[in-house]
Amino acid sequence: MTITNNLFKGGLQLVNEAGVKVGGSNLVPVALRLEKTALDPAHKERSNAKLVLSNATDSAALSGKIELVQPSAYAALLKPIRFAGVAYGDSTAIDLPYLAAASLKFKVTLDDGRTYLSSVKLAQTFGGSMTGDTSDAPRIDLSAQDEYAGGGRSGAADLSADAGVAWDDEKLYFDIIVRDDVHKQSYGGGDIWQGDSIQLGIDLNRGAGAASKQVSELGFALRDDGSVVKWRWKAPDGLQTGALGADVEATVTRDAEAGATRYAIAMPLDQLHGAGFDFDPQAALGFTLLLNENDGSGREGYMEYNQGIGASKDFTLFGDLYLLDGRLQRMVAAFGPGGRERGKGEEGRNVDRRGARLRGAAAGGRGSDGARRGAGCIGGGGRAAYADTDAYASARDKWTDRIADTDAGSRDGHAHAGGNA
Ligand SMILES: [Ca+2]
Ligand SMILES: [Ca+2]
Repeated sequence: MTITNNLFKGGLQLVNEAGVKVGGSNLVPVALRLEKTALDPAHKERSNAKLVLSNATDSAALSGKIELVQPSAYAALLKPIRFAGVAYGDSTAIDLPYLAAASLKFKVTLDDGRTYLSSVKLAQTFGGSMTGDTSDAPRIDLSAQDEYAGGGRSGAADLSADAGVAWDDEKLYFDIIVRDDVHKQSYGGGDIWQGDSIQLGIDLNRGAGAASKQVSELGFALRDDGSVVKWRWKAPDGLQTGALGADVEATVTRDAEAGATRYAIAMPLDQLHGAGFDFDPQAALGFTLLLNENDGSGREGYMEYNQGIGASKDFTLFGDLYLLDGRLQRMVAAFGPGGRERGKGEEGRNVDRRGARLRGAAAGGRGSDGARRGAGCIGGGGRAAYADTDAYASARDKWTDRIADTDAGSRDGHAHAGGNA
């Protein structure tokens, strides 16, 4: 059973593992929710995601720090930031840098020592422009236990993935490195989901919501006999389900010693929408990635980045995938796992090396946005914030500053939205 702080959308969720009925509300004083908007190339100085922290129950003002703990790739990069003076019923809005993640898990530590974990759904991914044979967009980290559904997962070496998305005018490219200790795939055709495989959900008309007819659910697998299966369970209007043709390229390679399976897929865009549909690469696509797990004794479970394939077939639950063009690339590439430091043809992306490169990328990107821009606006009440500052760079620096305990509020005077309007 899950119980939530029901006064605030996106409130903290506690899971009762005792298996008995539990009632109540306002269980914790802090509630987190995410305010997300589409990327706006005309305003790259504005963050497109704000974390809103509310004081839901405490008569005393709340102070403390908040830190990202998941995805782990970003947790290694972002530093805790402080909040202070959040009175009962008030909120503080904290801009987030451009992050690629299905969800973000934060740890809130109040100054009196109480700690809380809370997740918010971000559902945002970036596909980089294809340059050479790789992308420099932030990569996907699918490694947390709570992204797994099933039994018996022992950790990242048992099942996890590091994935990248790229595009050009002709194709979408996926580079998916799955860590899996045992590779097992004896199924064929539409049954490959029962063995080790990946599934991709892609919606090229996400703006139409549940009415979209441009939705694909695809599967790729390396069989034990060495052959590769390319399958489509759901097709856009006018296209066929079933085996995918030779124009869909899928190279799947297994490195048993490293315990890794790499899926390199090039999917023609015209295989992702029906004839006559005008695909707009500036609009967010729908995207979900799922890993199926079989270590030799049947399907054990799956890991899912975003939603809409595993638990229920519902493409409206896919996340947003932004295809970065020149304008969007400059917004995103300065920050994030894989941003800027990728794309140099290096292999062997183990986590430690990746972490080291991430930190280098962040340091190189800081402050590079240059020109100061006009005021953005955060929080309620029409209160202008970030006057005469580069708001996005400010937000990014706040999370990436080495000074972990800097008080965000006293530095910038903006973090206490609602507290002194
Ligand atoms: Ca495994
Ligand atoms: Ca396996």
